[in-house]
Amino acid sequence: MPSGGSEMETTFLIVKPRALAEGHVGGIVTELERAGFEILGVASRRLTRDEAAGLYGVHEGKPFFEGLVEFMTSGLSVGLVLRAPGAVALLREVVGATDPGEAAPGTIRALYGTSVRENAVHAADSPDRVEFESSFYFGDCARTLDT
Ligand code: 3AN
Repeated sequence: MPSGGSEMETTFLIVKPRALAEGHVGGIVTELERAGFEILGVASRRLTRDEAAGLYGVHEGKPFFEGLVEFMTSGLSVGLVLRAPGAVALLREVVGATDPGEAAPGTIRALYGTSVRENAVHAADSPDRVEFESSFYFGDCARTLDT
């Protein structure tokens, strides 16, 4: 639910390759719209290694890093720019905990995630990250999203 009084914000989500391959883009978009998000931009692409490593740069050196980069570059993903009051925090709530097994019932990761790595979606966790992540995902198109 959009929380009253929050400033209008944009945020960014990626539907990860497995969720796309399994046909869950529609279900995920339905959950996002039900939660009150307006969709400002959609793109589908296969991330390069550099892009996936950049997206998860904070995890470089961790045991799961290489597997995560490999997974994120394994096929097409879908990037969505979303708008709602308090969008960044709201999206994290709607997406649920990193581990689908611990995500609250009804959250996107509880519904569509299969493991900690293949947890259906990535969600930006701060306004700075929204800017960075949507810019590389959309490339030059991102300039047209500033409404
Ligand atoms: P979140 O995606 O909830 O912000 P982060 O930033 O801690 O979580 O992790 C980024 C991504 O790294 C997760 N979405 C998940 O795919 C992967 N990841 C995190 N921890 C693990 C782990 N222990 N094993 C495998 N993959 C992991």
